[in-house]
Amino acid sequence: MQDINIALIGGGFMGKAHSLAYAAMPMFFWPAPARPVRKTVVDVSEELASTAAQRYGWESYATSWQDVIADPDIDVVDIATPNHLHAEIAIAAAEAGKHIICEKPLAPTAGDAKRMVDAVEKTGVVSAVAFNYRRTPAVALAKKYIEEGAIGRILNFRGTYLQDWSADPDSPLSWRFQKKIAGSGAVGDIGSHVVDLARYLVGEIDSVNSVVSTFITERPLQSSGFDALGGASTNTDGPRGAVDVDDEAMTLVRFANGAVGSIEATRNAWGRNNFITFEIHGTEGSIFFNYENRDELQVAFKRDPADRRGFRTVYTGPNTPYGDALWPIPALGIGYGETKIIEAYEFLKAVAEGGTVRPDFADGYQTALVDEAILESGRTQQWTPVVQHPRANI
Ligand code: NAI
Ligand code: SOE
Repeated sequence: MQDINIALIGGGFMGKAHSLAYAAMPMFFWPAPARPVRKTVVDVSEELASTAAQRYGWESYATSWQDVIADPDIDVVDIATPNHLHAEIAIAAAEAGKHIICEKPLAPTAGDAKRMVDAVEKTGVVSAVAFNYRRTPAVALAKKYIEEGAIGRILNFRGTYLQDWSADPDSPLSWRFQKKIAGSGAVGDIGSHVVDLARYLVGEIDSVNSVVSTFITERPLQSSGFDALGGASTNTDGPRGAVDVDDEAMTLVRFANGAVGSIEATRNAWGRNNFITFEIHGTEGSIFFNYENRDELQVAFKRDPADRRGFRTVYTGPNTPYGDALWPIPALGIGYGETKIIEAYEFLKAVAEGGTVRPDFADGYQTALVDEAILESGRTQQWTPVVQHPRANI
């Protein structure tokens, strides 16, 4: 079995998730397409990098991503840093001939995302963007039903991503609230996941009409660089800094295929933790998914007898997508980790076989173009066309 040597840049929340995925991937997908070797992890200080290496099982650690990218032993660069570093690292990695998986959003702006697409297209390396919710088996099952025509022609998509980890104005001003690092707020951080699901399940988004707001305009400053997602202890009596990104966006969408829909992303939804939902209505039936019940897909079919028609629950398991690799009984339950394990499998399979994987950097760029149109529409209060990358049209 081929070894693939990986360098992970960023040992925070996603560093942990990706490390787990590389360790576990061959336990689930066997024979594995390749053996992922956790070669080097990079973080900003000796302390952070060495702790990540010990804790997450990396052979070595470093504090300079430039040195690691120059290492000829490295095959894959995995980018799990805050957003503002994605483009610089990815472009250098592509120029060094490394295959790349990059966390979402692909970049803080569509312009940066475009430079990343150009770099991977020029050098021919495999690229992937980590929109892992596509990898939830129930979402893959929804895709299968749609492709089989089970719900007919899609008329309507209603997607949400609602969170509350930062609904408290006393939670710290981490990098996710700073435009120069994050690019945008709820739009790029969580709305982008729903845009990815909408593109995956329905098709390209043609135009948008949005209301974009910032309800919490300042937060306590924090000293450390990483984002504890509301959990960091902060001096709430100390100095505060301005939030210069959005925290809520409500968007009407028109798809290129004629379907319509809505996408809602908010950081202010007390009681909603990771409330990623979609309901899709087609001419022959409907599908509903809620990530907080991620083993379930709710389906309703027009063809059912009128006295039995209504939503019913299908639990994912051995007979649904990725089921042969995961757990042997429906509803045993999958978690966030499994979505990252499937993501690592799909990416490393493409690397090992010299193929491609979706969503790739072109998908990440198209999603960034939708996000940009949402923000622009929020400013102008007008329907705004979405620029289409030539490779879009999923
Ligand atoms: P985090 O704040 O927990 O971790 C970021 C890490 O990167 C920190 O350890 C930090 O010290 C390190 N870092 C910063 N500058 C660096 C540099 N120059 N070189 C090496 N390391 C550096 O952030 P988190 O939550 O892990 O987010 C990272 C990325 O993953 C972001 O783009 C975020 O949007 C994305 N993300 C995606 C998720 C998903 O579900 N797909 C979930 C959470 C985050
Ligand atoms: C915070 O909103 C966050 O960690 C996002 O950055 C991720 O993309 C999301 O999946 C979980 O929440």
